[in-house]
Amino acid sequence: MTVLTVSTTPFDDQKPGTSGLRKKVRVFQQPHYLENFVQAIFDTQPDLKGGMLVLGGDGRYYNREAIQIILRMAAANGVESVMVGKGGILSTPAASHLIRHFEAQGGIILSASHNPGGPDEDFGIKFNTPNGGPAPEKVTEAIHARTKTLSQYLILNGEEVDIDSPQQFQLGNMGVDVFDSVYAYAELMQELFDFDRIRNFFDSTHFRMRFDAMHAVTGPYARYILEELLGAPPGSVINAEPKPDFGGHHPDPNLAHAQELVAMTQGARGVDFAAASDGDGDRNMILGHDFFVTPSDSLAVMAANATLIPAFNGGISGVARSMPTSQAVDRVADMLEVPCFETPTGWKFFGNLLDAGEISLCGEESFGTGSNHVREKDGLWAVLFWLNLLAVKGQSVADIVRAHWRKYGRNYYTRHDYEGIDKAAADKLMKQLKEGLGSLVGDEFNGHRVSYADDFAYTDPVDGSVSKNQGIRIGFKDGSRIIFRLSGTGTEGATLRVYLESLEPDPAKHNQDTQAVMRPLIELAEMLANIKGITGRDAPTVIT
Ligand code: VG1
Ligand code: CO
Repeated sequence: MTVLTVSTTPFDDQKPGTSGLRKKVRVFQQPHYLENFVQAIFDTQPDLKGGMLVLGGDGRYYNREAIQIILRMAAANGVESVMVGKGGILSTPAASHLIRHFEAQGGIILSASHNPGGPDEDFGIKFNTPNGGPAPEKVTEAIHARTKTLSQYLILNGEEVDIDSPQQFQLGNMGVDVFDSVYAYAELMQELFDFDRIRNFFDSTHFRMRFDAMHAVTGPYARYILEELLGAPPGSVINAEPKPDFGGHHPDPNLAHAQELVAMTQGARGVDFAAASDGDGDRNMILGHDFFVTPSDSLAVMAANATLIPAFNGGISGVARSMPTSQAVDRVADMLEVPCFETPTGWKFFGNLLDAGEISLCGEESFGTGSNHVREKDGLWAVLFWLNLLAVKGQSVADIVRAHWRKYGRNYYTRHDYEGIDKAAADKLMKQLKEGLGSLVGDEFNGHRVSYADDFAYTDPVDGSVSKNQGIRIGFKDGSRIIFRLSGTGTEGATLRVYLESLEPDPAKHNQDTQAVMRPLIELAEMLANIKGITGRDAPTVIT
């Protein structure tokens, strides 16, 4: 086999967003497009030469082709060995675990997460560093800079290799280990949670649950862990076969895209517990019987109850949440007297805090929760955390969350997304908002007085790096907030996200409809940003 040096020219659109480079499949299928980006990774990460790479993806359309290309490029670039998931499948948290476990020099994860898959849909690629986490901004900036200057890439001339049977073989001078990551991941989960207790709980209470893998990557992991190891009845895991187009759906675990699952929790015959994960297995949605747990509340409940879980029985060092995530966890941290960090959106900002031991738990409003066990958010981990908690407490999901609200107050929370709006209009809206921020402080809008209004910037407390323009925050004296930001994961036009929260300390007012309670704040947000005037939209496309 020979190494080919292929001449290429740069693409001007290879800047990674919130979580890697995401584009339409057809963009990635252009000659040299994927290759250029992968070469930029090898050129900027010299430790991969002579080192180990972890490689896999969420199984979406183009995953297998991309893996064949990356394997031959890794061999040509002097990588010593690659661990590749069987069938090209690795969930994002499993990949993070493997990088750490085998002390690899990095990982390449192929995923566009919760975005739909298929020939006309989305694909993505992301580099993870040796700590197992998404590359921090300085690394993604270096990769992006390299994509603008490279003129050639290296690739081995050769046939396709078999990635479907667990085995080891040589590709040129590189060792390839095709393996099933389900077992390594399940072993880690057994170290963190009390599996015996959960199994007994399932058995003694005839517990009824559903886990919706949404035809995405978690199916095989969930079947093994929930049905085989924990003894949940067969059929508890639904949509368990990973499919390249996710069965034609959005593999996005929220009330809008997992309606089939939500229906299974409702009414007299509704199950006790239901959960779902996304395309690459890092997100989670938690539901009880007739009850939805917001991701922000889930993080707060986890922090408040962490010592009931074996992994945290010695306590937690601190917590972190992304800026738009509700402040529910802040009050738990106050009560526990541990620090609470507010980071920009995107898991990469938690990495340093986790590595430094500053935090044990972290989360985002976008259905992401995780801990120091890996450096990615972890959908099944969150499900097991809740199951372990239910087994210890012997209460329903709703009872646990309502008791939490009584003690800490309830943060009503909603996010309104305006998808596929014109990019220029979105930029104009953000620009006008920024220009008006200075004059807002002190103003009062139907009873809400503005106490701060800013463009969020973050200084990493560990390495001092600064990240600016991370979204607009408008905070009110009564603790409510309105946040505006533009999505960094979309592949078409722009998506405006409006995040709203308001604190209700009075338990007598904890059982109201979220959208009704938030109506005045929603209207205020629409007015302040002139959403209709600038985008022409009079309603959001997705409400979570
Ligand atoms: C979204 C979420 C963000 C999350 C990111 C990646 O980003 O808001 O919280 O970290 O997706 O999640 P954005 O820029 O579109 O708002 V995943 O599960 O798509 O890797
Ligand atoms: Co994801």
